[in-house]
Amino acid sequence: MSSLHEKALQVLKNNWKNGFTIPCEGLYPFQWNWDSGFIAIGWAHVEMEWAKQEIRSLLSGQWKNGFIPHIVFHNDSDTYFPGPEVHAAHLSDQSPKVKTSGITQPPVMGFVLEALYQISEQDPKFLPFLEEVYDAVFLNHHYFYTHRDPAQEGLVYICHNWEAGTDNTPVWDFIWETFEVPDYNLDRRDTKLVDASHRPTNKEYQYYIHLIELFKQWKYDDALIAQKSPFLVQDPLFNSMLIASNQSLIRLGELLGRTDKVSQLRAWNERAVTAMNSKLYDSQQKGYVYYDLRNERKLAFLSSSSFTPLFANIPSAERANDMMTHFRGGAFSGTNHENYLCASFDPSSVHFNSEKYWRGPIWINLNWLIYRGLLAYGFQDEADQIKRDTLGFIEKYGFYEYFEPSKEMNKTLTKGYGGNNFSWSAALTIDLLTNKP
Ligand code: 2M8
Repeated sequence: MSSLHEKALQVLKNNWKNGFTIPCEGLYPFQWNWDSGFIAIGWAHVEMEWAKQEIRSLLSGQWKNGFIPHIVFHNDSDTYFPGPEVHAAHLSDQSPKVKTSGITQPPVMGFVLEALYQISEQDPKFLPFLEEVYDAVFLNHHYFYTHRDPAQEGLVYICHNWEAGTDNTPVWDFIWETFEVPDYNLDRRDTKLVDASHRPTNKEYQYYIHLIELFKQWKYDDALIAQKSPFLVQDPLFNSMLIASNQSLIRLGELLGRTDKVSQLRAWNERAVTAMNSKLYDSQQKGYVYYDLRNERKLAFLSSSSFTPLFANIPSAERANDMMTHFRGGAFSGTNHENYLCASFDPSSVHFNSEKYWRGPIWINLNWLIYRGLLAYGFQDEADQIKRDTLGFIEKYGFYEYFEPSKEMNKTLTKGYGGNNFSWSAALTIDLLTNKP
């Protein structure tokens, strides 16, 4: 085991709380949904039982209707705002006994299950675990396609920026413009734990909390949210994760003989891929963009999310090739390749900010998704580059939450941004180091 691998494992071990892994001590002290998916992939390489336990713990927070929350509050902590009392998920008649939030996150669990099975080298001893959790993950997809796609077009919406995972992308600025928020009393802890200038502003947090307050008024009723939420967006990353997970659940379902579920998944998936390509691809931007369902308009901005459809086999080979211009002396690489890959927002945009949370910095999970997508399409050079850039950051600075894209600025930096000893940065490093190529 290389020393980087050992260090990564140590980060995961320190963040393991006997049954689940927190993303980062202090900053994120509970179990987060898509973090747990990436973390399980890391655990699978070293301790498969813990990977399984990570998933079981997350699923213990699943609601009766199949919804999986973005946070499961197994434990108490006073280092995070907003905690369980703000989310108040008990207001919904669908919520479980354990405390959870009432919003979700990108649905990675389907493809994570398949990744675990591959890491086990298709070990038949893994199948009982798949049997155990398959229906719960299927039910989650059923929830999305029956509750989050009002026009039945194949694309699901998110109703909160925290559902996107890319919480503070400049794209949301254009949603915030469309409504007013009261002045809530914020009890933020994040800005005391890490450089506050890298975190969202208080004004932005007012919007985040306002949406939660609205959902609570509506008792987290999906029909009311679809009817009234001022934030209703079809997001390219979220839908790509759901589609990649559909495809994994189809393959795993075939293995388990779940014929009816496989047919249903195929039907959802076919419609979803068609809708992604016809509605969210922007041929001028050469990438997948956002659709503001509430205000019926395209938000044609490029972010790292714009490239994640590669991970889900969505674009044609020709379209995928067009998307590569951004990495070949285009906006994301920089004309003279002055940026590392892959900034979380278009570096040529006036809204880009290289240091601020999801408004420009590089994130390891997005890089991992794009890396896998590039490999799948045979873009070996770009895949090698993004892998090199990713591991380069980790080797130089350690397991930070996000990193500076500008090569020039990196000449004088001594650390990454946001939290340190961050779990998915460690988990996906293990995967990148272990998996060939
Ligand atoms: C960040 O989001 C949380 C809210 O979910 C926060 O800022 O408080 C995001 O980067 C999100 O994608 C991530 O899952 C979470 C925990 O790592 O932190």
